[in-house]
Amino acid sequence: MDGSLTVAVVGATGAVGREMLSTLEARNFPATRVIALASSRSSGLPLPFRGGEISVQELKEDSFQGVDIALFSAGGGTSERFAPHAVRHGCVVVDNSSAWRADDRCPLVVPEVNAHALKRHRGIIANPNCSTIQMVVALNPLHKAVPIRRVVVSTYQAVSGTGQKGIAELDSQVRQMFNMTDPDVKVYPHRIAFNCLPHIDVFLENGYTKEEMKMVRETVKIMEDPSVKVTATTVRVPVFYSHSEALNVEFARPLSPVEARVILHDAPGVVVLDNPGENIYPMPVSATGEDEVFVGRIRVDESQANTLNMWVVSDNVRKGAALNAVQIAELLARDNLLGVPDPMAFLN
Ligand code: 25A
Ligand code: L14
Repeated sequence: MDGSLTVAVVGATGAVGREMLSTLEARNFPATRVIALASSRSSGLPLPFRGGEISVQELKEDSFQGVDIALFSAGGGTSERFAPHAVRHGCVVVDNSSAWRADDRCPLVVPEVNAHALKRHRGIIANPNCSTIQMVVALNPLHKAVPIRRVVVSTYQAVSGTGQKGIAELDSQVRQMFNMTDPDVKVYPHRIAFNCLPHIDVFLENGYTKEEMKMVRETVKIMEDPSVKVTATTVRVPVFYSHSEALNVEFARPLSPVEARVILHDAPGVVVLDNPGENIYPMPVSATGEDEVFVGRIRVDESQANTLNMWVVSDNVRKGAALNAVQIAELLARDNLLGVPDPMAFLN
């Protein structure tokens, strides 16, 4: 890499976009130029970067001229509309929305699990759903040791998954309730302060939410093994940052908690925090601001053979979104995977 890369962040004013900028800075990403793009509402807004400021520009179809890599986090509709134009300019897109994840032309990548899939990219690489990312980082090393048959996952997801508006909603509802006023309900269908909502993204015809089906489908694509069965219940909880997940994992053969801890101890991107006697286990408040996926409460499911229970927590805005996207960009730069084979491929 010659160190003369230009990077654009699309949705730079959002919760994830701001974290993308700070992650590029903290990890010394080899970019000589970084451009912040968002909607016209934010045009001219200064964003802190490398000790100075960059001014937000309005996202347009021609914003990507001379841009090598674009990190998108501005919602699925924005990605669907603008990512093909980035590719048209020869720019490689790492997209944090759900828009391109199921597209066979687009690798769906968690670097610790399937970095090799980047080699076949055609211009758009999809960043998985935050809940899926932390789950596969923990599951994949176990699956390599003993094949996983089935996973039952229940999530406890932070409001920052919904972006800045989710953070503002919990914040203002808590304030209103402490002031004895009825909380305004704007972002979620019900109050989220002091409540739990078994409802993330939209409901589908099969009775599951789209968030639940993302966990089912994305896991198979990332782990490249359709024999791994997943069923999910995804729940929004009144937590600002970091998602938690209770996993029940059935293996093809026995795997002891001790063996699982040893495997996870050596796994990339994983930290085992599992000492119940000392009250040590992963929690959102301790995972927030960290890069790793934290695993604890590893124990035998006494109701079924070859099955373990575990608890997995990670910062959804970092590993679940911004960090994973920047790690992908780092691999693209390091392995000379920039440029696109067919600039018109995604335009129709
Ligand atoms: O699953 P999805 O759909 O793929 O969603 C993934 C993420 O995308 C966002 C949301 O993040 C979510 O986590 N998103 C999803 N659906 C969306 C929708 N319908 C959606 N965003 C907008 N509309 P988020 O809300 O944290 O960040 C959104 C970012 O996307 C930019 N954006 C939205 N529409 C755009 C667009 N950019 C280009 N073209 C479009 N058509 C959006 O920029 C933001 O960067 P913005 O200019 O609309 O920013 C709005 C104003 O919000 C305030 N603000 C944002 N973050 C912060 C903040 N203020 C203080 N601190 C912050 N951290 C600013 O006032 C800003 O001006
Ligand atoms: O598909 O509201 O990446 O928490 C993940 C977070 C969709 C929204 C995705 C949320 C998003 C979701």
